[in-house]
Amino acid sequence: MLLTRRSFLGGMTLTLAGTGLPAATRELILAPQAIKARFAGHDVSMLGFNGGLPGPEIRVRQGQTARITLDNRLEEGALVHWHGLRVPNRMDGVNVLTQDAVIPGASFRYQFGAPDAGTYWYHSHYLSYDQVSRGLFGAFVVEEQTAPAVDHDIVVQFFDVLLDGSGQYDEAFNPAHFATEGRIGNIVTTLVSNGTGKIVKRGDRLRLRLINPSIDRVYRVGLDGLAGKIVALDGMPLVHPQTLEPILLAPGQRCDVIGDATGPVRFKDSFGERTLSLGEITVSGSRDPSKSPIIALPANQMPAPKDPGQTAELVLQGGAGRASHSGTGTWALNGVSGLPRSPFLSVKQGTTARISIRNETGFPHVMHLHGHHFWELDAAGRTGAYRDSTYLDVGEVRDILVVLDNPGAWMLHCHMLSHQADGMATWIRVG
Ligand SMILES: [Cu+2]
Repeated sequence: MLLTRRSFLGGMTLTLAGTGLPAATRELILAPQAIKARFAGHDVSMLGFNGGLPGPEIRVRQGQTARITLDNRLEEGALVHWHGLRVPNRMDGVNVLTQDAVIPGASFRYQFGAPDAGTYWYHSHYLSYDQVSRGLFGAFVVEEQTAPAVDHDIVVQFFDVLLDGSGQYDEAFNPAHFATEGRIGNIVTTLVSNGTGKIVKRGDRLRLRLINPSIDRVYRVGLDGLAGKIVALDGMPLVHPQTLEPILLAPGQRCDVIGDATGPVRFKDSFGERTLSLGEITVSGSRDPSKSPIIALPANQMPAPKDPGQTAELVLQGGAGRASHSGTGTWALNGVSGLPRSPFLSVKQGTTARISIRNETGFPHVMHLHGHHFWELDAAGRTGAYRDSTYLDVGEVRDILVVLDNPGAWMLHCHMLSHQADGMATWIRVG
């Protein structure tokens, strides 16, 4: 029989459908809008994508293209940033630096590939301390081509909200929030989404994708009822999975854990002086746990660092109780508050840069770089975790090593969004 082009292509289509391969492009609409959400027994006026808080869990397969239309149904501007994803610069969703805010009633189409598997998230990057604290965020998962075998793949987001005396979102502007540890909510909610919808049994293997979308609150998340390992930080697989100990999760950071349920999986926060129950995943029934070891996730193809062609120092300044600086805001980076006209650093595409970050303020911070991941270096200069957001305690100095290979204007800022709003932001030019 002679194959015509038409019948050949028809056969191809059937083959593809038969293998269950996903379409090359994942399309969806994200519509931010006013919603009511339930907190502490109150119906609270918040914001949400597609009517929900959190927004829809977006899942794509590694290598797929995402085509996402932002349909702004707010009465103010909107933008979406894809936190941790290596997107083209014009898709990064940062006001002024990469695009203008999308006005009410208008829309904008984001399109980008997903080269790296892992746990990411998306959120408003327009007046973000306000819009994220009102609920404009959601999980973004890039599934491995060959995912590890687990019984449940569960996203867990720890979110706090500040309610006033009448149980509504606190609209008051409190300068003290911006000059200290930030706007810390008085309600903490743990948002759990189990994709399979199946009941968790004792003995089941779980993959937990922990995300901190809170604007300023840091958690140290302890897990009871799970025997497992930490397998990824900020989306990126650890070469050697780590012992499961309480996990520091600063705003914007993520952590993947794989383990077997030995009972109800209970989350608790032990950051600072606090000890706070964060809720649990209940279990019902039991089975024999898997005997297979928990191994490293498949590595993502990332650029290899060279000897740094550029070094720089970034000093975190300001806040309550600290010496003044030359910036115009409460906080400053190298004496400048807010996005300067000229970038903090301007390099040729492909440059490896070593940046020494020094926290001279009286509060912790978490510095986030857009469009790239970077290695945390230890005191001896050895590479540690590969992250997009690094936590610096009071007085701490951390060097990071980054291959600046993604052309464009990239924001570098504190992800405590009250700090960013009051000066702790700068940018890097690559290209
Ligand atoms: Cu900060």
